[in-house]
Amino acid sequence: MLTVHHLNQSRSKRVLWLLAELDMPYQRIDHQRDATTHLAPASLKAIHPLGKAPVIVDSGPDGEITLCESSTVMEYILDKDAEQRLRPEAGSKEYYQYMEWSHFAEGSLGLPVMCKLFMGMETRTGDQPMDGYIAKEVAVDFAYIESTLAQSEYFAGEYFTAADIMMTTMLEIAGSLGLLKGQEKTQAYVAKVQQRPAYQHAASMG
Ligand SMILES: N[C@@H](CCC(=O)N[C@@H](CS)C(=O)NCC(=O)O)C(=O)O
Repeated sequence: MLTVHHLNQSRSKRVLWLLAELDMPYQRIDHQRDATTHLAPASLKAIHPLGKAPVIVDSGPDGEITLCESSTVMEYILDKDAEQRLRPEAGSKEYYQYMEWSHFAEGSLGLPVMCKLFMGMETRTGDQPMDGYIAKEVAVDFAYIESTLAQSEYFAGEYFTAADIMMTTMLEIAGSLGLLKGQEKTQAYVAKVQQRPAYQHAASMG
């Protein structure tokens, strides 16, 4: 049985959301962030050396496997779905768009968004040397996101895919930092996908 190590208010919501979309059985083990530092507890580090969520553990023909990095975890789970409902056909144009957005979420978008998050935790006062970089990268990223969402319903075309799950979580973090202001297509898109029953099921787990 697939085990999901879930950290409250974290990227592991992506995995719970995907599993709910696919109606795939799994067991969940909860880990709580430290109330003061907001960091993951030692119990997560006992499962994977990085101590970050999400982590899954599964047993297959080659024995037990423990995986982190949400994009990898998502691909692992999608490989198990015989109907391939949330991933376009390999080799198609939509497949490569799906791949691009799946990696864009933690790559081009994730880097400036997480820099802003971490700079916001900085208690020293004075110059914020990353501000210029963050503003420039965020502007480029959202120009691309807005133009994509002006042309298609979802990131990889007309159908909801796991790339939308990857992107939504990073867009939510961006939103919590005020970065969605004025990004009307993005705001409407996030509100739309948050209506999905599988999203709401995952969100209800904290
Ligand atoms: N790129 C990784 C990021 C993993 C990550 O940073 N997870 C955060 C939660 S969203 C975490 O576990 N933070 C707790 C900590 O660092 O102690 C992924 O996509 O899975």
